[in-house]
Amino acid sequence: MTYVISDIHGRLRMFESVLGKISLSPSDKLIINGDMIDRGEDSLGVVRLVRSLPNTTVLIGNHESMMIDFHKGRGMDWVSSRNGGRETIQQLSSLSDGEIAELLVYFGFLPYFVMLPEYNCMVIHAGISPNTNFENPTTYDYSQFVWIRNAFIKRKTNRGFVTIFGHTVTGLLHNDKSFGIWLDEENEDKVCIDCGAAYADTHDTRLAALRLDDGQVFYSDEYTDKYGNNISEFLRKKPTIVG
Ligand SMILES: [Mn+2]
Repeated sequence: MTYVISDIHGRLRMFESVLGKISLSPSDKLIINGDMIDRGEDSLGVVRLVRSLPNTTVLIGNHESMMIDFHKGRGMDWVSSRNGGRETIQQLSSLSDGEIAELLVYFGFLPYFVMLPEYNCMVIHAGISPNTNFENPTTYDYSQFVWIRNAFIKRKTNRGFVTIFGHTVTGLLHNDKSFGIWLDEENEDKVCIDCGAAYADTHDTRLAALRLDDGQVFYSDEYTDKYGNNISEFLRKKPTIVG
């Protein structure tokens, strides 16, 4: 079976809790959908654990991207305001320069998205604009894949598959501001699984794992979401494409 987890953001204990609930078997696959680092208490611990797991595909998020840019001298976004890079630098202080370089190379080779035709799904950190010509990668604006918000979230994707994404916390998408996974019930074509683990110190947030085979949702705590922790019906429907 295949599980997707997004936006762990250094929350090692929540990550371990979710892994305990899904108890991966040797035939299972795991997709980590970006933003492993920043804001939480142990970014390095999360990255080490992710890299130790077999059958795991890791996608890049804007936080890994910002860390790379910072180290290449291409910008201070990572260590400015509330992005959390400053704290992550402290957490990485046990690493040698060579180990940090190796980590940056690892991040730099992470893919932006994965297509899963067997589940009629795409997994991507932030989303993909309906204007993007998916058939022509030479025209891609790659930064949107880790940064886009409403230009993707508020519109019909019109692609015929379901997009699984994170990056925007679900508390901003649910009318009741709750932090369970979010379904686009209007367009029926996307699922957000960033349940705000980064903000666990100040909000009622959690980490989620979505099992694509049967739509079962596993949370790091005892939370029950508005869909009863199962979205199998939603995943079964093939999104429509309009002219
Ligand atoms: Mn993000």
